[in-house]
Amino acid sequence: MTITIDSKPYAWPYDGDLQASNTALIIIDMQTDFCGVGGYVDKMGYDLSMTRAPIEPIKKLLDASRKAGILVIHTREGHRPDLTDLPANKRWRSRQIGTNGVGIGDVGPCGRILVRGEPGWDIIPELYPIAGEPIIDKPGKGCFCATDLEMLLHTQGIKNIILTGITTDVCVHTTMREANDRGFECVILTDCTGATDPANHAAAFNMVLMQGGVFGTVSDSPSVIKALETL
Ligand code: C5J
Repeated sequence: MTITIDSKPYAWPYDGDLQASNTALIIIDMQTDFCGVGGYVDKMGYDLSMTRAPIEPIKKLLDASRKAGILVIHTREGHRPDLTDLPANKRWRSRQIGTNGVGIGDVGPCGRILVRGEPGWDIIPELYPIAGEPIIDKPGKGCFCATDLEMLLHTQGIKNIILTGITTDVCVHTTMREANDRGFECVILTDCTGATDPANHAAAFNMVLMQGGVFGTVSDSPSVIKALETL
């Protein structure tokens, strides 16, 4: 039996091989620093409602994914407390915007920004991982760079990846591209992602639709939940 979800530009996955055992939900960087009051995105002066918008849809999808028994993976962007894994240019750029020049590694209202172990760096309580759900700690935007994500996906027999989280145009898109290049079949969800700019959010989906689905497909959480309920 083939199972697919409604998505554009084709029904996903391309081969209809959607099973609980070969499909993973990846929830990217739902950390206080990206969607909480006093976190990095808030300090930079962006509208938090954009990065908070996916919280409720992801929560529903997370519940459905746990029920369906698919692998759920969470990620966090962050650096070692001694900042030895923070490229100098990344730190420099982060201090060019935001209030008082507070950038990555500096002390903000939620502790040191994007530093591992700090309150702002951790995943928000609403979406906190439960026992058995792997957390990938990454120093970069893409979830594959300098992590064991690829190894984990291969050892768990994963072919299909459902991408959610923030931000649509940065960490989620980078990860979708990395996964696509590694041969994974990807879908990104419009209501379970968020950006700091609405035009970038929309453009990120448009990019996926090119060339017959150049990085995979675009869908939403109701369509995925419908399919998960049949697994
Ligand atoms: C950013 C992310 N935008 N998680 N990180 O710096 O997308």
